[in-house]
Amino acid sequence: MERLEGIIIKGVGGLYSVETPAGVIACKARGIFRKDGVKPLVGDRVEVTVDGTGSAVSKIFERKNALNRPPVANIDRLVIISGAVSPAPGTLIIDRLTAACEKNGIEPVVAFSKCDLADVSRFAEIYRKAGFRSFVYSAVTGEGLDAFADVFDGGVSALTGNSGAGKSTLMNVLFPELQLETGDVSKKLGRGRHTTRAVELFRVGNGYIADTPGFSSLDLDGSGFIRRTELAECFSDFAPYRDRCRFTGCSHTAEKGCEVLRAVADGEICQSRHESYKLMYEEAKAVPDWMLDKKK
Ligand SMILES: Nc1nc2c(ncn2[C@@H]2O[C@H](COP(=O)(O)OP(=O)(O)OP(=O)(O)O)[C@@H](O)[C@H]2O)c(=O)[nH]1
Ligand SMILES: [Mg+2]
Ligand SMILES: [Zn+2]
Repeated sequence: MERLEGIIIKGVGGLYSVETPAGVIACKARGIFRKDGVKPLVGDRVEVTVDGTGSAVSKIFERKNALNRPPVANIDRLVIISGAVSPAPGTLIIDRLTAACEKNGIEPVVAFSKCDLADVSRFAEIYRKAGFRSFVYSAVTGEGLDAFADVFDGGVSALTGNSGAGKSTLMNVLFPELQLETGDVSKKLGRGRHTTRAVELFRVGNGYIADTPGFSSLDLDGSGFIRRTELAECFSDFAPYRDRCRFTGCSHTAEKGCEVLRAVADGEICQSRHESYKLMYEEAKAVPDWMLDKKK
């Protein structure tokens, strides 16, 4: 029996590909994970046991973080891609994702593709103002691509965004050796037409990037739950204001003397960021306390 350590680079139907010093090994997961309700994720650092009967993931090392959408572990940054058209960028989805990142200690990077088709610089500006790396680019004309030069430099990145936003296309233009399958948006009618079907981690330069299947907007509703008491901390652009409200325990939604609301009114915080916050706050409030113990 031999034990090796490695990193899960792909998982499909209970079969995992683990990159180890001895090459990529195809593994099943031990039943124990199912019993504990733990599902191995791409990005997991694992121990693989190889014996006469085959190879299995026998241990998952402690995670630095884990997201359920996209399902990845131990990432340093999440690159959120939105297409300029079909569909136009949705700030609520982006804000849900940046909040999930901030909760998990992951750097969100916000990028708007297809700037050859529509001007989306106002969206990029919202996220730049919120303090994130944010830019527009076109994979077709090459405009803005140099902004990615240091984004993927080192560490583990994951791409996320609507199906058809251009995630795999971006990887192909930055790293032509990958030759990932990309899809024509006009052929993606309705839900479930994803060109990329599985999360997969690629070693590029001195880091890793995970390409992931896109989501349809509906997928994200209700996922990545954040308690209302923690939500404001997941909007780092509120940080300079949120401790200066008149009332302790201010929800920053409607109170008198709320510094966050004042900053929104004065244009110091973007309105759309606060709209998303209020909506997520209402959602979080609607979850009864007894259910909160089940969620983390
Ligand atoms: N005009 C224009 N088209 C783009 C750009 N980036 C990607 N596309 C096109 O958008 C379509 C979808 O691209 P993909 O890379 O397959 O999208 P994806 O985000 O990987 O989609 P899923 O794998 O389904 O999640 C393709 O037809 C691309 O050629 C861009 O910057 N400009
Ligand atoms: Mg893709
Ligand atoms: Zn307040």
